[in-house]
Amino acid sequence: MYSVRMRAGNGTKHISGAERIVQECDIKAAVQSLIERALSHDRGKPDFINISIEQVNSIKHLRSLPVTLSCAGNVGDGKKAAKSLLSQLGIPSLCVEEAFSILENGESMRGAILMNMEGERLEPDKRRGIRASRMDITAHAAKELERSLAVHGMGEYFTHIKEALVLATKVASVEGTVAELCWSDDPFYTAGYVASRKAGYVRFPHLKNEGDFRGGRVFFVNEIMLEDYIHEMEHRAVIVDEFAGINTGGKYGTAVIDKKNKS
Ligand code: WAQ
Ligand code: MG
Repeated sequence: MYSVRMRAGNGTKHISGAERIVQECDIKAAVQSLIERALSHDRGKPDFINISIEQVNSIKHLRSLPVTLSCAGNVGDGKKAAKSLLSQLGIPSLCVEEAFSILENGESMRGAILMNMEGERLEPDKRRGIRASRMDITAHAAKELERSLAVHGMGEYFTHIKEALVLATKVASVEGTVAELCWSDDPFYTAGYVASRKAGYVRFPHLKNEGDFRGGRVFFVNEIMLEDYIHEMEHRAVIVDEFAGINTGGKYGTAVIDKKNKS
C-alpha cells in the first residue's frame, strides 16, 4: 500500500491538506483528486502544492469512534456543550479555556496543538503543530458511514465527517491522548467536534460563525513520551475498516460517556 499526501499553501498560509492510503493501481486517481481539491478550496488559491507518495508496510486496522450528533443549535450552545463534555472527560477547566482561546484567536497552523494537563503546549514547532498522518478508511466502512448519515439527513456533510472521523479515530487510538477538540478553518464550514475513546466523536454543528477563517485542533494529552507520541501520530499507518454507528439524543444531545470504556 502507498500513503499519498497533499499539502497546499500560499506563502506561509496553510490552505488545505488531505491524504489517502491506496494500492499502487489507485495512486494516479488519488493524486488527481487531491490536486483538484487543492485548487478549489474556499481558503484561497495555493501558490504551491506538495504531493508525497511513499510505501507503507505495517498498517493498523481500527474500528471508527461512534458518532454522536449534538443538536446544539448555535455557537454559544455548541461551545458550552463542548466545554462541558471536555470537563467530563477530565480536562481541567484551565486547559479547556486556554484551548478555546487559542483556536478562537486563530494561528492558522497546519497541524494540531499538543496540550498537557497543566495547559502547557508541547509541540516542538508552534507554527506547524503536530500532524496526524498516514490514515484512510476502507470503501466499505465509508459506505456504511454515508448510509447512516443519509438516514439522519446529513448526507451533504459526508466528506468532511468521513475525513474528520478517520483523523479523530487515529488520534484517540494513540496512547496518551485524553481528548481532541476541533473546528474547521474553512470559512463556510462551522462544524466541529470533541472526540475521545470514552465519548466517541461528538459533533457540534456550530463552533464558530460563518465567514470565520479561524479554526484548528487541540490534542489533550497526559503522561506521554513526546517523541514516541509524535512519531506514532505522524508515521504509523492506520486504516479504519469498520464504522461504529451514529447516536442521537442524550444529554445536550451529546454522548453519554461510556464508563466501561477506559480512556
Ligand atoms: N493533523 C493535525 N491537525 C490537523 C490536520 C492533521 N492531519 N489537518 C488539519 N489540522 C488542523 C489544522 O490546524 C487546521 O487548521 C485545522 O485542524 C482544521 O482543519 O462535520 O474541516 O481540515 O463533523 O479545516 C470538523 C467537523 C471539520 C466535521 C474539520 O478541519 C463534521 C475540518 P480542517
Ligand atoms: Mg480546512
